[in-house]
Amino acid sequence: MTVVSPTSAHTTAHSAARADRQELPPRLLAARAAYVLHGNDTGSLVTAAPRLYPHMWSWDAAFISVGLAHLDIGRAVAELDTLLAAQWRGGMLPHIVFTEGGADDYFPGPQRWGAHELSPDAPQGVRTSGICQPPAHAIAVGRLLEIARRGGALDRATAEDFVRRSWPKLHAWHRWLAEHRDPGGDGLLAVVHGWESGMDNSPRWDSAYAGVHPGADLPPYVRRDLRLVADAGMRPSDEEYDRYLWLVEEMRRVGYDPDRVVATSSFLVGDVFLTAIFAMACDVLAELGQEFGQPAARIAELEGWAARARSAVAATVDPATGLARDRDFRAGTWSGTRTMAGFAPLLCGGLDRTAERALLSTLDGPEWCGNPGMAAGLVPSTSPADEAFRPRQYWRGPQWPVMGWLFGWSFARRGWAERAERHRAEGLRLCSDGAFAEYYHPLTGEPLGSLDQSWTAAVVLDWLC
Ligand code: 2M8
Repeated sequence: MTVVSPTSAHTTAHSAARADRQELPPRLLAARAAYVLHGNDTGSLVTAAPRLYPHMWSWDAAFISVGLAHLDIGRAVAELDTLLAAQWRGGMLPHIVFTEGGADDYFPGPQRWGAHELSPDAPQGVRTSGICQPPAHAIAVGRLLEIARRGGALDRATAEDFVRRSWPKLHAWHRWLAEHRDPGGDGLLAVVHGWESGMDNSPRWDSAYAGVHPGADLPPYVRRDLRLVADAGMRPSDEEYDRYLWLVEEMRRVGYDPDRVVATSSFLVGDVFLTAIFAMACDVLAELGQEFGQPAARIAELEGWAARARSAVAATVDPATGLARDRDFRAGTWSGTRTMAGFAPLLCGGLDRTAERALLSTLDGPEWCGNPGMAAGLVPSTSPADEAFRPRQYWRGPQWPVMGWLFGWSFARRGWAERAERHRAEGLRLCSDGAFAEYYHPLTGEPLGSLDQSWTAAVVLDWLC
């Protein structure tokens, strides 16, 4: 277990901003990360965080399973099995799997979603929300297998058996996205709620949310999240929550039928970042399919979806800035803010060399990772140079260690070892305080949002081990 010390000129500049922070040595940091994952483990699932998020979230579970794999392969597999057991009949993996008995500790809970009562597709025996999240799962399965293969025969057998069992379910999940979430027909996958992107209040969605008008018949509700963070200003506003809940109301009214949801939702946005994740996850699943003797026709489908998604991501690039953009299908407009989603093509590939080089130098430049005022050189959720930048507010500016992991993993896969290593080192530096915060102030390194957040602990373990 080694932690790479910062060496480049710009990481040295970054560290100056954080001289006052405690830094745990790697062994202690790893032990504390393991302790967080154990502490958040209910037995069948690891909650996303102890108080703010006391249930399983879909893409959190993917990253969490990577961390668990370093502790216990069987437990990591069980985590993904829990999620897959909640798969909807059509193939959708739901964004929340609720813990038993925990109906009132998160809002909106299972009653407000009403998925079980309203949709014949909802799974039996478990309560879930009615939307999805980015498909990072196959990426996690691939990483889990790599980790297991470093261990003994039992670990390998457990992981390989899991790949065989889960492959058809993951294929069905990808098919659901390809069939129901490609309203433009060109491979750019759409979300019907900002929660589906996982970047709930990112300025990426501001203009699309401006077109969501909560009706007077929006049932009343009481938020729980504001009581659970130190500063309510770190969370989305009440106006934003009204819109979030109104979209749920719209989906309830069409019984969560996937095509009716796409046809009627007042929010329908082609999500370039989710599409890039989909492209990478299809690649990984196709490779696993080859290795594990899955049907050739299904592997070919995955390869086709990956290729379409990759070229759809490349086609969103703004010629003026070189950044990728989201597409508001309702308004027929492109997003204009500078968020981390702009770098989606660097994750999945698809640009020509000149455009890719230009985007890499934007990433390294002063408006992004090379900003000398930043505490660590990880991609902030919104550029400090954008007028929408809010350094303490959730997806409007903070750095998210889990996104740092995703960028690093993608860069390693693309053959950019030095960049991947830099992300690992910078991510570890940000998290070395041992708070395992949900997100961090990009200028001061202050831990923000929920502490002991499971996916943060998980990616730190993967970086350390
Ligand atoms: C956040 O989202 C939930 C709603 O899904 C919330 O704010 O209540 C997001 O950061 C999302 O990406 C994440 O999966 C979830 C749990 O960590 O929290």
